[in-house]
Amino acid sequence: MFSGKARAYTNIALIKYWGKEDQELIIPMNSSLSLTLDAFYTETQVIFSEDLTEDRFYLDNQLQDSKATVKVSRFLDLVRSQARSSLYAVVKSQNFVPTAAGLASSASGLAALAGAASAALKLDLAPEDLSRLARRGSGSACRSIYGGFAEWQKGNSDQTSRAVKVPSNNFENDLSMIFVVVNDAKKDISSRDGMQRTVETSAFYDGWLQTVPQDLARAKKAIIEKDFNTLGKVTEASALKMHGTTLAANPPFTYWSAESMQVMDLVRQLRNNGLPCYFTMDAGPNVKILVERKNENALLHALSSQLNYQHLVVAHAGPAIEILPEDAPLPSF
Ligand code: 2P0
Repeated sequence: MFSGKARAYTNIALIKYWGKEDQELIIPMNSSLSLTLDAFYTETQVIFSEDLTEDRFYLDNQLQDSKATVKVSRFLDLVRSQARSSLYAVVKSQNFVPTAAGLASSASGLAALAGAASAALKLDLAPEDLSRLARRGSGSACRSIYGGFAEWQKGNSDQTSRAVKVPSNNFENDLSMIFVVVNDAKKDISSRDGMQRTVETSAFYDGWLQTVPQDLARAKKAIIEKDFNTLGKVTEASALKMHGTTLAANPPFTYWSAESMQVMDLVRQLRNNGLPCYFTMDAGPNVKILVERKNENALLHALSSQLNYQHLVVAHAGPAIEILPEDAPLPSF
């Protein structure tokens, strides 16, 4: 029996990943940059055993159906092939998300699976190699190997496409991200399908790609210089451009709801009134707001007085993936 455990935190992209050059290997069309957060994480244990005749996957104590298990099995096949093992595994995974936030993430899930499975089979991977492995499960997972800021450098092959840590002078500790949960229902169009449709059909896709290198360079410079307003502006612009591409896809779609637009509008208003804050959005209607930690309370106060129905979650910079010792207490299964 070979067992490994890991805890990985989710991340939110400030410069977005949107589109794949290679769908099988998950090589992206553009590089991206994220902030790992402390508020959401996944703990996973993987036990490979000679006694098993198939893989089994439990998520939050529930045995998963064959569709969910096949995804996990395909990922385990990559690890088995690297380790030259043919053992089946039991995977036990627990998502830790604030109550009712509805923000479970494939980034933390696949990063934790990569960490636990590779530790179980004693692959002893360097962070960049673990990042490459996690990437094969879900693109954004490759960034969750690192704490704080991470850059997924797109590369052009399995070997060269991986995330690295971004030099930051500890700027991440000055920041907060507030999640405004407007809707926790499952999304209609997965990010995987949405980005693919956009790559294949959107008239705006080339425009998106052209501006990413410049946005990325601006973001990295702003991080090292601790220039919050420049980082906020480029973060907001990257999200708006990414979401712009979906409107020109065929068929067109959007992840925005009326509530998302109301929150984005409020962020602009608060900013105009002297509270520096900037929004970003992913493949769903929830809005995330970047703010300096010193202004976190002022922002929370403004949001809760003006948005009476939304659920707010506060996050700060989170740590790198943690490979947990064999005797670490496990989530209860
Ligand atoms: C990001 N998103 O950079 C972008 C912005 C959503 C919008 O990465 O197909 O779950 O597994 O590589 O990583 C979400 O997509 O997609 C995502 P796959 P993933 O965070």
